[in-house]
Parts: sequence; C-alpha cells; structure tokens
Amino acid sequence: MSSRDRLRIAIQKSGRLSEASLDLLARCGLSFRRSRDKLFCFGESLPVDLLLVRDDDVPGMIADGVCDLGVVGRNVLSEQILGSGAGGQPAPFRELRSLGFGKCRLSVAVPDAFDYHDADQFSGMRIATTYPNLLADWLQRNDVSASVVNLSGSVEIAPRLGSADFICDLVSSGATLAANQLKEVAVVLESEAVLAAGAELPCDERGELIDMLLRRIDGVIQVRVSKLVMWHSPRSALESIQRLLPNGQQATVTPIEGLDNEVAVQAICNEAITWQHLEDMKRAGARQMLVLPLEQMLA
Ligand code: PRT
Ligand code: ZN
Repeated sequence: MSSRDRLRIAIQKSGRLSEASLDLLARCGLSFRRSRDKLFCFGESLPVDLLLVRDDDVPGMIADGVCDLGVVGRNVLSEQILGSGAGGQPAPFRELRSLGFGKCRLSVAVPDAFDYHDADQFSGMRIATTYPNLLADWLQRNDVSASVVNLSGSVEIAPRLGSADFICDLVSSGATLAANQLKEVAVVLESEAVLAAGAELPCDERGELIDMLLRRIDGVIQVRVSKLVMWHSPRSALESIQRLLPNGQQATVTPIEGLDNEVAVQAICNEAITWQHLEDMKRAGARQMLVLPLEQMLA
C-alpha cells in the first residue's frame, strides 16, 4: 500500500451513479475543487480527493492501491470479486456499505411467448450476458447447466439475432425488456450502489478518515428514511400509541404545564410513516401530531 496521506475515493465520471455519489459525499460534509481535466477533484474541507472514472474501473483501482474507496454497483463489484477468485486467492476488494441508490436487478429474461415455470428450463440453453461470473455462479448454485454466452453489450437483442436463447441483464423499470419482447423470470442479484474498499483498510490517518466517513454515511442513509414524530396524548395512552409507531425509538416524554395527565412526546422513527399510522395513533388518543424530516443524525 502506498504512503499517501490523503484519502482517495473513485466514483463514476458520468453515468447513473455519478450525481447520487457526489450528493452523498456532499451530505457527508466533503467539498471539492474540480481539476481542469475533470478527472481529479481536490478535497477542500477534508484530505479526501476524488477520482472520476468508468464504473468498471473502480474495483481495479482499489486493488492497485490507486484509491482507497470507491462507489460502484454491486453488480460490477460482485462480478469482479468472483472473477478475481481464481486459484483460491481472496478478492482484493470488498463491499463496506450499501448506499441505497442505483437500485436494479440482474435477472434472467426469456421471450414473452416462452412458457416459464422454473429454472430447470434453462438447462441446455444459451444465456447471453455481460455478467458471466455472476450468471455462472447462480446457475451452479441452482444446479442448472446452461451455456453462458459472454457479450460486451446490447445483450437484449441476442435472442432476436439468434446468438442466445435467453438473456441475463440489469433491469430497473423493465421497459427495455418489454421493448424487446422479453420478460423477467429469475433474479440473479439484487443490486444497488455500494461503497467498496480493499480487503484490508489502511491503519494510518486514512483509516481514521474512513471510519469517520462511514459514520457520516450511516447518518446520511439513516436520516433519509427517519422522521421525528411529535404528539400530545394522555399519559395512560402512551404505551399503546408508541406500539403503533413503525420502528419507533428514543421517545422523549415531557409533562405539559397545567395538564396533569397530558404529555408531549417526541420519537424518532426509522421507517416510513403513513397516513394510516397517524390515523391509528389518533384513534389511540394522540393529538397535534407532527411528522418532521431530519437534517442530520450522529449516533
Ligand atoms: O461509462 P461507464 O462504464 O462508467 O458507465 P456504464 O454505462 O457502464 O454504467 P451506467 O451508468 O449505465 O450504470 C452504472 C450502474 O448503475 C450499473 O452498474 C448499475 O449498478 C446501476 N443501474 C441501475 C443500472 C440500471 N439501474 C439500469 N437500468 N445500470 C444499467 N441499467 C440499464 C440496463 O443495462 C438495461 O440496458 O438500463 C436498461 C434497463 O433499464 P429499464 O429501466 O428499461 O429496466
Ligand atoms: Zn461501465
């Protein structure tokens, strides 16, 4: 490992993950000055710099020690982890956190007209993909012997061109499959953007920066879903109201001046709160309910 004292993070230069990656790092308090070639961003608020690269290059750059962390789709990272495992060697990189954006599935799709029941029907078939390692691993785990046709792109037209029977590709809305008269029948991998790191984290100042960044990332991810819920209720109804809160935590109960049996309550909820939750709470005795978004959170 090199003896750099600044941390380096690789993110996608331009593509589906770029904006959300920059947004996440900004929410973690990192600000950058872009260089003229736009491939390197110097960290101004902390000694953390960015490299803007193709998503496929992120794991390799971590393995080579060019950068310490990277944001990349689990699909890309897992494919390369499987690919690097030859000879029983442990992979030189790993997933540290899932980041909650760039969600998609790596799925097997078959022609619309195909009467699909189960994965045994893949036996003896040719499946086109740009993820040969993930597909082969899934076929093996499911005890199916199909042949993997490794393509470099435009997988969805392979069945029409006759170069494969089925495909295995990323799906999000399903529109691309539908436009190609294909249907999704089996999920090989649930994917989203992840924070990737080397097999071992540096134990110098960079390691401390990584720890701090992970704490901030956890906070940023947590506040995205968490809400502060406030209400007034009779003290006697408190327990039954709290039970109605999804994943409610850390209730603070305050007496209300001049009202002996009334309390004001505030609690953090780590799950989405629906109208139904609020209506149920009202029926249980809650009044003056407020649901507020959180800005920052540090456990
Ligand atoms: O230039 P570079 O190599 O960096 O970019 P890239 O073109 O390889 O990657 P990019 O930006 O397309 O995707 C980056 C990452 O976003 C992927 O590795 C996934 O982790 C994630 N992601 C999320 C997706 C999708 N959703 C997605 N829908 N990546 C690709 N797609 C494609 C899919 O391949 C298919 O062609 O979109 C089409 C399907 O979309 P739907 O909505 O029609 O189902
Ligand atoms: Zn790519």
